[in-house]
Amino acid sequence: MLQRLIIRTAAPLFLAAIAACQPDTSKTESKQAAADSSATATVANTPQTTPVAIIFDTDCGPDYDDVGALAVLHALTDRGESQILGIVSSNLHPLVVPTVDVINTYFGRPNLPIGAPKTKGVNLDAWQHWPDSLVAKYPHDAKTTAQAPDAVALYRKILAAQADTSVTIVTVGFLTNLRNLLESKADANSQLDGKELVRRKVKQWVCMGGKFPAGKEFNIEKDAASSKIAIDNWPTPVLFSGFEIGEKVKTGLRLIKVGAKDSPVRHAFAINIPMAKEDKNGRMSWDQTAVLVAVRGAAPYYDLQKGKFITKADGSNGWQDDPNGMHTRLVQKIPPDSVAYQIETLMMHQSQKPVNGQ
Ligand SMILES: [Ca+2]
Repeated sequence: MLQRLIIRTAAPLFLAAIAACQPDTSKTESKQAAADSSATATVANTPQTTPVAIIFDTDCGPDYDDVGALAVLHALTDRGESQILGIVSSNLHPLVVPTVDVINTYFGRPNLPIGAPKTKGVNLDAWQHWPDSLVAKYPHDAKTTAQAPDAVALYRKILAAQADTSVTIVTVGFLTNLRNLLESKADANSQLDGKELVRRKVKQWVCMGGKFPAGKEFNIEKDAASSKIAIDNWPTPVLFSGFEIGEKVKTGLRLIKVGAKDSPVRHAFAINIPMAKEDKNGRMSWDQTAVLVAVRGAAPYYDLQKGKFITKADGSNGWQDDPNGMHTRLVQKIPPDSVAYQIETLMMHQSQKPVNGQ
């Protein structure tokens, strides 16, 4: 965690964004709600399309923006904008899969398939003890990450069953699973090897990772060898939400203040935010930005820059602009506090579905 904090807090704080995310006054909330309403109206006027089919690949700790991202994904799915095909962990820690199961169960999807690596990989605890707090308090039935199905087998099973060029993969953790998927061989689910299966079935990979135009970011750095193989060999378009994007999007204070008292999402933020001075105006929202643009597209929120993600052996990265590149990165367009308000509204979503519903 310390390493992540060092890496992820290297840049200076952005005072304007922080000021805009102070705890709500009625005036502030009204003003923000009006802006949100306008943005929502824009989205609502968009013709309804097929829900975006998502596989969500998460480390779900040590940081807790993964919980916020899961909440956003469930909220968008309840709205009919996305479909959750499955979830995989890129973190071997025993509490990761039970924690994901807590969130899925809370949102009425207790039987979503959850996979985890069967290879070597990153194993990171959360020093704030938020995963154990959630697992102790909220209903779930997954016992430990090690008992989850193989992430690669789950990826292959899901992809093989989907229409060609229809699946969006969202990674908000390490790239261990995607490297293993690319290197996988034909199996009972598909005669295609991993790279061909991805080329056939995946529409887009949205990756919270990297720092632009150059730097070192936690998700890429922790399993740098897998990151390099996955990014250098990925056969479909990739959209990156870099460190500098989520860093400016502060969420959590409104959730803590007015969110549902029984929400494990609120609970995670209520545990963590008071424990770090850097979060006094809200937690940086890296992982939520990836889910948001994966489902709704970047256009309402961000500009796009096409090019090539330059991988380096030490886990740092560069970027090279190229109008014909397979890679695209988000570039700030609207004020980060406006993105934050819309994300946090989704994080506060309450499912109307009964438990055991899918
Ligand atoms: Ca994460």
